[in-house]
Amino acid sequence: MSTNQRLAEQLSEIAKLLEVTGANSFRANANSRAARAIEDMTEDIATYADDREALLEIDGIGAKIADKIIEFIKTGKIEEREQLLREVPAGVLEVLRTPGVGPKTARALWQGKGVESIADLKRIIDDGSILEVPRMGKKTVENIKKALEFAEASGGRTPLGVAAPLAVEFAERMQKVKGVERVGVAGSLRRGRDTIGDIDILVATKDGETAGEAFRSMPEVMQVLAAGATKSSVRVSLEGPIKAETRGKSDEETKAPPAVATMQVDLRVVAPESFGAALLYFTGSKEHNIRLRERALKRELTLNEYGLFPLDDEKSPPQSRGVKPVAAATEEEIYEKLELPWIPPELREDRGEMDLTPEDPPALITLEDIRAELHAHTTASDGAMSIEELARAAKELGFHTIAVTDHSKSQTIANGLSKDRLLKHIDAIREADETVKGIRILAGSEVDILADGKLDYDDATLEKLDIVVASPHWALKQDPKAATERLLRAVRHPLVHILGHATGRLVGRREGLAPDIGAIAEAAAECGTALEINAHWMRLDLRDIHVRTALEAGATIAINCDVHGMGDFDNLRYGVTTGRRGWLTADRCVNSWSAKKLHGWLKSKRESASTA
Ligand code: DGT
Ligand code: CA
Ligand code: CA
Ligand code: ZN
Repeated sequence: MSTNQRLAEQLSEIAKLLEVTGANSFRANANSRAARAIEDMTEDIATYADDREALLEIDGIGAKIADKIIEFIKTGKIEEREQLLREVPAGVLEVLRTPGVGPKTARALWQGKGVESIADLKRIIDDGSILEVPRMGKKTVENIKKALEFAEASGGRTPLGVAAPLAVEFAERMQKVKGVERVGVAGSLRRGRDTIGDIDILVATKDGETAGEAFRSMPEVMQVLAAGATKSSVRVSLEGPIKAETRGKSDEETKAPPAVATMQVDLRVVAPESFGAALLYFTGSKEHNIRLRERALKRELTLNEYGLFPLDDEKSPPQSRGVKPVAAATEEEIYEKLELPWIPPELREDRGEMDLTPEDPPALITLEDIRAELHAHTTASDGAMSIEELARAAKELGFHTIAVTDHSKSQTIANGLSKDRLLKHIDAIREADETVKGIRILAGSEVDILADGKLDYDDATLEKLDIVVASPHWALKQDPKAATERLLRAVRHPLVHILGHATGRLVGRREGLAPDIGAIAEAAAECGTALEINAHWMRLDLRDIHVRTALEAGATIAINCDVHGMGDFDNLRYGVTTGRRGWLTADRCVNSWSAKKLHGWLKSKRESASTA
């Protein structure tokens, strides 16, 4: 996480905490406004350490906030936040994270009903006394209940976008520990799953003691679950460094359940010469590993986390008898001996990757292949950047095209554009396209797919746009049949180019629609409509298996960041990973096409629409 992101998070946390404590809403708003401004800044906030005057010039930053920013840059924390965290029980924050519970409700639950944990919340839902809370209706209670059930069913897994930055941070710090030769992130995180059970980190060193000690002393560590010579497990705070006096205490010493969002991180220490074998083993998946071992046996070999060894009749593990492995140092040489190409971790799910051959290795899409962003919002609806800012940011990334696709009129909460506003917006986009050289700015819309599949603008209006992304935003509890028909109608609409976030799911928070993706993919292939992978880690929608289905049906894929602010471009990596997990190649992804091919496709849909 960048300094900007960490600071923005702390400020928006202060805003929420202030509301929960009942402070005046002007103070809360000032903090959340500043958080947004910092998140959208292109330069590193740390460069303002000694320039309070310059900070004050930034829109959204006043005197009090400027002091807090400087305090954060200098000390890494904000005393006001620390103070608020002492005041508000940690469980209240957890309640606040429940979808459907805003700061005002959390406050009413806490002050009025003594709700200081999720367990308390469940109890008053069950006994019905939650309805005594002011402005709490049956419908809201039902939604909160569903959200709690869904979170429970997700089994405490952490979204990829939350776990990945932490894993990278841990890996980078381990790399600097004395004696550590190599570091790797393994497990589901390396495979790029959309949620992560625990983080698995691997280090190659001859000094396991020092590595383990360094790992267990990371500032985020709340509990040490295991501390062996070759394996350590810790529970870390997902909310940043924790206080020194509670750090690293074992379960027995604290006796308290974790009070903040946490996750487990495992460290394994291996010898440098078997790093590849260990990385392979601990990357998994378990199912992939089982297939590899079967394959080894067929070749009179045996595979474990120490290496690939010749098979013999002894019972004890070969490494314990000093048997020399035929391959162990790198994954590549192990796969090679098993007559496989090096298999990208995203494919290691036993979904057909064993049929790959060394002559024909998979050529999955990479981050560098992406040349265009086709789903972005500006200040005209709910984005934070102007058209020009957006275009310059995309150009900076080396993109040849950016599509401005603000929300359509039904999205009133997102300040969706009326027809008249859209027409003016199109003019503004055309103008910006003239002004900003070196990138093509397309006039588009993220048009709502209404519950029955109709679009939120009439055809004559849509025709004026270069690109139309059609997405469902509400009525996301429809039955699968209605959802399929709704989405089919949009996919088949001659003026639609891309179906945006098809299911509307939110990872671990909202199930979304469950349409027949096979049918939608077939229609998409037939009509030349692309299906979007929305790259935000909270969405990742389509998900991996949907992408696979879409590709098999012959459809093309779009990978879009659904940009609302500068930071959202960073999500591209998660979208690409999801595409790779669906076996996506660059030629099937519209965002990696050349400008000529991309614009040709967009136009060709318009031409067939007018002749149809
Ligand atoms: P997660 O943490 O639930 O998101 O999923 P993983 O895949 O990271 O699973 P984890 O952390 O339990 O184990 C990491 C890898 O270690 C796993 O993908 C494969 C390997 N592994 C762990 N236990 C076993 C096992 O009993 N048999 C085999 N073959 N491999 C295992
Ligand atoms: Ca794991
Ligand atoms: Ca693990
Ligand atoms: Zn959307």
